Amino acid sequence: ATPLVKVGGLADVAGELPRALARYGVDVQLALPFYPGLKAELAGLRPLATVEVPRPDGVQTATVHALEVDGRRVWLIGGEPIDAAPAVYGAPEQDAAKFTFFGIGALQACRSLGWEPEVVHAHDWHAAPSLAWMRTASFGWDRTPALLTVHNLPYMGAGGEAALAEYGLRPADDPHLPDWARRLPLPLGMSHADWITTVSPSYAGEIQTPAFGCGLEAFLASRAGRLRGILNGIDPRVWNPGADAAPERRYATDSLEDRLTNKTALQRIFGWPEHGRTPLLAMITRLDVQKGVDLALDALEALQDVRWQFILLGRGDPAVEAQAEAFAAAHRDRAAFIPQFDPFLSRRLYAGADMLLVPSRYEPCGLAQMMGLRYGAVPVVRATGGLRDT
Ligand code: NHF
Repeated sequence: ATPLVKVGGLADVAGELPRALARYGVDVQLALPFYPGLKAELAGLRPLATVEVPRPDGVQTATVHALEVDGRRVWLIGGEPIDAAPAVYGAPEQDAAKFTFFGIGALQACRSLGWEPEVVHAHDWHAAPSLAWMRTASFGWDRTPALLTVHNLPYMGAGGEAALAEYGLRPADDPHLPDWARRLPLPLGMSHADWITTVSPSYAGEIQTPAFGCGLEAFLASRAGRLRGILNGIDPRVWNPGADAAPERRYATDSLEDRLTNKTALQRIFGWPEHGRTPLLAMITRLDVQKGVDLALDALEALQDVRWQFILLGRGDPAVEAQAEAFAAAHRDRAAFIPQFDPFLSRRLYAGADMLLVPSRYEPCGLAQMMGLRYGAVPVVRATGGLRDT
């Protein structure tokens, strides 16, 4: 959840949605694992409480820290399974143990600190086990509505079967779920959720079909009456070219001429001809097969005779990185690959590129295209999921 910790788009939503809801008067309290990196940054913070995380083979202890971020309360749940993993996302088995521990710890923290929510909202497979636990572990919140938001269906927590069993969570018994799915965190959580949402209306429809349903389409279709797509948004104050310190020049959204300064600055940084009319294309993404980086590179290769300049920013899958590296090496006079997660440069790209490429194979929602729209970098996208809806 931004601004505390960010790996991908989930962080923007988890960070900004509570703020947006607060404007409607909703008191949202956000729980996050107290990741080692965060712990190091917040070294002075004192724990508020410790709570028990029961397991069939004994009890683990979770620590609860709390802080205010932009007027919102954030609870940080710490403990041995979370300390054991250096990164936010790592080995599947270890991740499943740490996130299951986290979810149970978060519920126990609410109980112990006397805060009973009207709705429990879990995001993705990582928080999904908490809903199963809330419903089955005699916790007592049997009537508290449970909402699960799916940000990316293929990530179901594969490898997490043993961890769920270690925390005493029984497999799902919904007859619409295939056998292989019943012991996985995401399907288990979905089977206990009162409502399932995903992050765009189109994706909510797509996941009920074999092409996008990852084998869960029959189950999801059986829940169609309780499955909705609610489009993500971005905070226009956070994404505002008129008040952004990163680009060479700030500009009002009704004076796009000022963007040329930003485009020229990028061309200068990369040592390319400073032509106003050569289209500058940017792609800002995790380098994952989902995101279609290969589709963009192939397309640019096929456009050899057309003028373009291309900047790809992001890191991820080593095979995709290698492909991008080779492409940039072969087109040094007009292509660059920066294998980094760099929020500062990404804002300069939104503010200076003419077009933003988002050729995702599937896209639950996608946020980059909204940032591109806000900054006047025209998104060129595949018509899928949230890209279609926005
Ligand atoms: O925007 C935040 C993000 C989505 O499409 C994106 C994705 C992961 O794949 O909801 O989650």
